[in-house]
Amino acid sequence: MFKKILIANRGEIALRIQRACREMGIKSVVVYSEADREAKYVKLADEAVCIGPAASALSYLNMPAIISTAEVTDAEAIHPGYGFLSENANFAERVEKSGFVFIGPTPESIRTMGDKVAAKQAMIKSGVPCVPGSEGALGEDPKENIRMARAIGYPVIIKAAGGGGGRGMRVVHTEAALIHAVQTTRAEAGAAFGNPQVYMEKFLENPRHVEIQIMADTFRNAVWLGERDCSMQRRHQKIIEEAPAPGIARRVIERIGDRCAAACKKIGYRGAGTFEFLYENGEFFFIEMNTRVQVEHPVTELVTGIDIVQMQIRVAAGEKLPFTQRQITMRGHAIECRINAEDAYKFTPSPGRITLWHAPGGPGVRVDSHVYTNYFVPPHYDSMIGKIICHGDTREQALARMRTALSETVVEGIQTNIPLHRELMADAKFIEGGTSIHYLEGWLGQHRR
Ligand code: MV4
Repeated sequence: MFKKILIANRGEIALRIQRACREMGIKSVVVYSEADREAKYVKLADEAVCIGPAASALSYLNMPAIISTAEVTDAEAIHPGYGFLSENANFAERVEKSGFVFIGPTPESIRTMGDKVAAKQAMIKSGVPCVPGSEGALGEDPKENIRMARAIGYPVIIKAAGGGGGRGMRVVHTEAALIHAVQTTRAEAGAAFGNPQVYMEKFLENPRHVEIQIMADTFRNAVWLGERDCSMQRRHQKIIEEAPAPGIARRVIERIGDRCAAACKKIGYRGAGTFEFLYENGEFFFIEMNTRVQVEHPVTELVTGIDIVQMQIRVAAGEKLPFTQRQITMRGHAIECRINAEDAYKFTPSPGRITLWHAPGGPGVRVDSHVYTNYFVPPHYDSMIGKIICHGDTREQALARMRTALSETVVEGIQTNIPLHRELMADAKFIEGGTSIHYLEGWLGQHRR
C-alpha cells in the first residue's frame, strides 16, 4: 500500500479523500490555493503546500505545480477527486511519466471516454444499449445527414464529441433547421473543445437520468455497485441524488449493471467509473461515461456499505477487488441533498463568511462538508459547500430522516439552497418518486419567488 498520497483537489472531496487516507494509515499531502489557506482540512493535513493564487488555472489546474509538489513531498500517488484535472488524460499521463500512480483509470480510458463518439462506439461493441443515432461522427454531406435524421425520426439532438455534461449540444425539431444546427454545433465544438466532430441521436423528450457505479481492478475484475437516480437537476447541475432509482424493476437494472461490468472487463477499465443513462419508457440508453469519483458517490456507499474512495486507492495500489458481484448486496435507500452557497430560488452565488454552521446528526445521517462556523466561502470556485446524505430501510424512512436533518441544519451569514431542499422533500411528486430531468425547472417556473 502507498505510504503517502497527494490530494489534487479542494473542498469537501479533499477532506473525504484525506479521511480515507487516515483510516488506511496513509499520510496525505494537500495542495491548496491562496483562497483556501484557512480551510480546516488544510490545517489538519499531514502536509499542506500552497501551489498558487485563487484562480484555478494557476493552482488546482496547474499540472507542473502539482507534480513537483508530489516530488518534493515524496508522495507515491495522486488522487484527483472530481472536476479540475480528474478527467484530463494529459494530466494522468504526465503523472505516470513522472513516476507517480494516478488514482483513476489509464490515460487511454480517460481519452476514449472524453471523446463521446469513441465512448459510444466502445459501448456498442461491448453490448451496452445506446441512444439510437449516427454510427460515429457525422460526415459533411448534408443530404446524408438529412436522410439519417429522417431515419431516426425528429426530434434529434446534435452533440459535440468533445462535449459532455450538457456542453455543446443542440436539439433539432424540423428538417428545415437541421443543416444549420449541424454547422453551428460543429463550429462551436471546434472553438470550445478543439474537436469539430459532432454526432446525432434521437432526442428523448422526458427521460430520467439514472447512472450505474462500477469499480474495477487491474486484473480485469469489475463489479457494478447499483444505480443512482440523478434526475433532480437544474442547468445540468444535480441537486438531489438517490439510490436505488424509484420504481425501476430490479431485473431491468441488473441486466444493465451486468452489461456495464462486462464492458469494463472488455476495455480493461480500472478504478471507479460511472455509466450515465437516460431512462425512458422502461428502457436504458447509454449517453456518457465519467471516469472519476462523483459528487454523489456517498448514496452508493450507504446502500452497499462499500467505501468507494478507499477502493479507488486499493485498486490503484494494485490490490484485487475484495468482493465478487454476488457478495455485493444493497440495503435500504439513500438520498443526498447538495448544499450550495447560493440564493435558493434565484441561484446567484452567495460566497462570504459563514457566521454559524450547525450540522445535523442522528441515525442514518451523514454530512460530507469541509465548512465550519467562521469559514469564509471563497467566490472563486463551485458553490457547493457540502452534502447531507440520509439512509433508511425504506425510501420513506430516508426521506423522513432528510426532512429532520434539513430542519436541524443552520447556516448563517450566507444564503444557501436549504429552503429549496426543504420544499422539495415535501413535494408530492418527488415523494411519489420517478420525476424526470425536466421536473425541477418546471417546478421552479411554477413556484417563482
Ligand atoms: C440527451 C437528452 C435527450 N436525448 N440525449 C445533457 C447532459 C449530457 N450528459 C447529455 N444530456 C442530454 N442528452 C438525448 N439523446 C437530454 C439530455 C439532458 C440531460 C441529461 C441528463 C441530465 C440532465 C439533462 C438535462 C437536459 C438535457
